Amino acid sequence: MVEINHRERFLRAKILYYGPAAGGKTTTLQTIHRLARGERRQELVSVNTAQDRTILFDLLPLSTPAFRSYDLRFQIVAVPGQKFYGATRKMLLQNADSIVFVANSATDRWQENLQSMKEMTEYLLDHGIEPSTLPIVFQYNKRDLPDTTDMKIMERGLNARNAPSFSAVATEGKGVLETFGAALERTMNELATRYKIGEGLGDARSAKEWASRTLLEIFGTTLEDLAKSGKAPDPPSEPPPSKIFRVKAPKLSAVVRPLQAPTLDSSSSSASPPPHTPSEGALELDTESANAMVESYAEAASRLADHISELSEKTDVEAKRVKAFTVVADVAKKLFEATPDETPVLLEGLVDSLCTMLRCTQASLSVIRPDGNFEQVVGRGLRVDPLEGAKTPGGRPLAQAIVDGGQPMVQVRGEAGPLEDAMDRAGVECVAVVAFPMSTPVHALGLLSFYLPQEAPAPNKETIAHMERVVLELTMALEVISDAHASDALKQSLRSAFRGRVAEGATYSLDGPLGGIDQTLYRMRSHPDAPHWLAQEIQHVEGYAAHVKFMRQTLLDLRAGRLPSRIPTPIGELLSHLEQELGPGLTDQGIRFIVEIKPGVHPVFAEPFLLRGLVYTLIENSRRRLAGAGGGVIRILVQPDTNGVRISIFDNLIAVSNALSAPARFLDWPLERRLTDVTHELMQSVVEYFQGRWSQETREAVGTVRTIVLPTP
Ligand SMILES: Nc1nc2c(ncn2[C@@H]2O[C@H](COP(=O)(O)OP(=O)(O)OP(=O)(O)O)[C@@H](O)[C@H]2O)c(=O)[nH]1
Ligand SMILES: [Mg+2]
Repeated sequence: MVEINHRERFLRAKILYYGPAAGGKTTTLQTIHRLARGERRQELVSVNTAQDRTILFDLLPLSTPAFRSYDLRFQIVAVPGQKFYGATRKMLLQNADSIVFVANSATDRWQENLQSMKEMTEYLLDHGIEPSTLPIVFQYNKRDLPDTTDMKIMERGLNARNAPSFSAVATEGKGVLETFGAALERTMNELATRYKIGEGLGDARSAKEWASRTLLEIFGTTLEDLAKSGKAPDPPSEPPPSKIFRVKAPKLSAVVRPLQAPTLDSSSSSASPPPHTPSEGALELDTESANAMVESYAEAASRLADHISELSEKTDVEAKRVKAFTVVADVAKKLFEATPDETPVLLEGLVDSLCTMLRCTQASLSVIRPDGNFEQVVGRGLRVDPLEGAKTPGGRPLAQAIVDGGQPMVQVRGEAGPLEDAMDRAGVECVAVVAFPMSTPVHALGLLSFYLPQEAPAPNKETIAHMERVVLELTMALEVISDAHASDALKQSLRSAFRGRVAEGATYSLDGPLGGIDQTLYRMRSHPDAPHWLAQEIQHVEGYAAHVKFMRQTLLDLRAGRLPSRIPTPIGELLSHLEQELGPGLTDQGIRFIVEIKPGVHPVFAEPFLLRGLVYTLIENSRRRLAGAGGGVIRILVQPDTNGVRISIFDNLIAVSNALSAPARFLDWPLERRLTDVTHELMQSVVEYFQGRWSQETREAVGTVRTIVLPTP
């Protein structure tokens, strides 16, 4: 049954596709999965036989827009229809919140529909569930077959409760979303009434509005559009579903064999052998052990479905969290290079990304001016942050009080608190506010607030804690920028103050959030039920996290005046990224860009971001020269060298080479210069830091050749 947490505004529900074997349940779930768009498209997990018959279940986890600010997670599950999986069906029914009954319209299958309905009713009664209390929707499938049972007869025979019903052709996608939309609406209606969801929300959206919004967000279509066009929407143009997992377990059917006589299903492909053929080495059991086995197997199936949903949700959440850090780290890096004019644009982009993550439409970022007043730098759907005009119960300006308090403030509509007034002024849509003070242990810099509509899940404790850290990262970056943009007279003192803060920052910003993510990922990976594909997924997220950590560490090292760590860095990968990034721009300027990597090149021992900056600068220098002359060729040749890897950059224009200025030691450079000013001198210093060699010469035939030799570990 539904899992609900009112305090955290969290709800998990299961919609079960039930019906006779080969009726089209799996096909229906595949269609839903195929038609879902972008980030809403989670993985479809099917546990099938080698002949593609369902043996455990099909599972499609689905996150929808929030309902009255409740975070919703659905498990869409299809039962195995074949007779001998009755125990599994029964187990899966136990915690279903609604049913989609997929009936087979083929005339010769009519009896099977009736049997399946009868079986379902008995199983529900066995569980003590009154069948009439469970929302149900009918999908009369396979309407395309030449010989189908009349719809009226199907209605009369199956749909005694006069529930919504749809004719469908799952293979063509017809009627699938209509049925699914009706199931979503009915499920939510029932749950909202039963669990009193959204009481206290004055203008709460109805389950019908929510369901139609959900269809629009997930499939890009509405029920009206579907009715008008009479066919399924086109699948999204993005690459096909990330993954469909099929766990082949042909031997299991042999295990249950002694229990019942095989039932051949003639509508399945006639070429496929009966699923019960015992395979080599399969167990033969007496009836009693087989019975026990079937039951524990059914229970395991149902538990496995829950675990897979939960694990896939968790990976999803963790991946999103790491992404938030990556976005902030990326903006922070760009902020260092940006002029003060560019700063608001970057911040706007960042606030947009954070809004997408929180699914909110209105947000505001304000900084505190030297005179103590707030100044809005980014406003999304808000001209002024309503919090800035609001007062605390004691009459102090609320925005200032939140910043001084140093704690995020959250309020959901219907709860008493000081943010109610701000919510009203943000607009009728707003049902929750979260405001984050932007302050470090040293400075109060401003306020970042988000105004959430009903479709956004009200943030739970974990989300708030996570966002708090993300905001802290951003705050630190902003603090550093304000240092960098400060006047010369102030620079020296600011810099020394800043170094102290960074040391502080390093402890609270690195150990906390990323460490937490590591632990969670580790726990998930070592979970006994974790399927093998999940480990791969986690590895991917871990790679991401490691990347962010390393990047942050490099920044911190540079700022603290330490040399960053070096690691084995694949130069080929780095060049192919640069090629993708720079190639089109170069072509436009009449420059051909050629990268050639000889066999036997190993990763070089370097700091990837500095190395990238180095190569980028060399290419950029060549580009400027060639663009001035109307075009040319830049060629990069990478080959093994006795001392490691030799990278040569040729450009085919003969230039008067400036003698390189005297080598400067990288660390003697002022901070700002190290972070932003990449020149020849810096390149030379960086190469030295990598313990490599650097040379430049101008040759008649080739033009300028710059060569770097970098060591391999
Ligand atoms: N003509 C036609 N064939 C369909 C339709 N829906 C599904 N099929 C086909 O019917 C066969 C069985 O479909 P499945 O989706 O595997 O059926 P199922 O209900 O999951 O079957 P079990 O897992 O055994 O319970 C497949 O060959 C499908 O391609 C339909 O609307 N029309
Ligand atoms: Mg199936």
